[in-house]
Amino acid sequence: MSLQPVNFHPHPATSALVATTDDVWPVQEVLALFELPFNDLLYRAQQVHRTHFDATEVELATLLSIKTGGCPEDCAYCPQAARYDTGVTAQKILPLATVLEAARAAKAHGATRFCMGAAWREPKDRDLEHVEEMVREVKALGLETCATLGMLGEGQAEKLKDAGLDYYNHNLDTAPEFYSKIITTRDYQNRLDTLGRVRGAGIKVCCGGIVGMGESRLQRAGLIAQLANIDPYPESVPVNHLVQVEGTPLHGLEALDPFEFVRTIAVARITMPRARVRLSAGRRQMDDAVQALCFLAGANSIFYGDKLLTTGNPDVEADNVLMDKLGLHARAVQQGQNNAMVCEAATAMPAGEPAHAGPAA
Ligand code: SAM
Ligand code: DTB
Ligand code: SF4
Repeated sequence: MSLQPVNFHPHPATSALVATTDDVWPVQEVLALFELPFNDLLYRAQQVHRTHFDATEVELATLLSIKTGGCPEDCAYCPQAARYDTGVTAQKILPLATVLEAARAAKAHGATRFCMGAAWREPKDRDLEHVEEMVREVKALGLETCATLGMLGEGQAEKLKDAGLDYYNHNLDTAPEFYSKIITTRDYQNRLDTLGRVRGAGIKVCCGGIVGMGESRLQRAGLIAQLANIDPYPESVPVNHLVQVEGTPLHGLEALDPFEFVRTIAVARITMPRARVRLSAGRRQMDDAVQALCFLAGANSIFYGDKLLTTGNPDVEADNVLMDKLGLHARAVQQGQNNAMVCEAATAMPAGEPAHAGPAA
């Protein structure tokens, strides 16, 4: 199948396009959420969260870098960009057996989703064949599969779908107005095109961004508005806190106020009520109380395992203790016929219901 444009509601601050539905989240309305008193914002986020999810359930997703380092792109946050001296050495794609060993361990620890990441601008077709094999085999273990491989070209999403890929992660990263300060080697439209290919192939979209890169609150609202106005909004929304890595241009930035990170999670929850909102990178740098506030704000997924791609994540034991303390439990593996994962989005986004809750009156 060829490129399917992502239906994208216009961004009122940047676009002259006319809105097509009433469900658009204008940036100013998203900003107004950010500016609510903290307790009011969390109360609203909790109401939305409890309407659509069991508020004690957290999805555990394990990440594995299947191809590390040596990336030609210039993403200013990324330790894997070849042009920054970060101490990450470029490696070849991992053998299938190594990936399967990691996937089995992830499952044994209770993860239900396994996400394979590659430091590519875009996958070559011969690389994709290896990934297809990995997806097939990981899926056969009874795990949900996710991959993040960079931009996808014609026909590549369909191949991943045929292999059994459930989710494709491709982040917008930040607001369009701030984007060129962070990445120059590909543009926003390239990202939307890849998301369109993913949707066109029937793969669920995992799309979020990073906060704490020096953007303004308005730009954080701009990122959330962009995500919420994708029609339908992503099934899975990773909210990453920048992990500052020495050697990258963003190393040494003033740290973001933790409450602002919690607010970003809450606003994502309110504007994308049925999405899995993932408290993603940056947990190692957060204390338990901030993480607890993120769960209260509506986060219901985490990366689970001692490593993200190249940087650290809280270890599994620490996460189990934290979840116990907070009375949270891991989302159970749900399996349908023939070992197929029961489609969470099908329950989270029932047919016939509008994908958008729309801005509050
Ligand atoms: N190369 C592919 C791409 O860029 O789409 C896939 C891997 S890339 C590492 C996936 C995502 O990780 C990025 O889009 C970014 O949102 C996130 N990421 C990378 N480095 C990060 C950092 N230092 N802190 C927080 N998030 C980061
Ligand atoms: C996402 O949004 N965050 C993950 C995943 N998708 C691939 C990656 C975080 C990477 C953090 C830096 C590192 O470990 O290299
Ligand atoms: Fe490459 Fe992805 Fe890192 Fe950008 S985020 S430098 S594309 S690995």
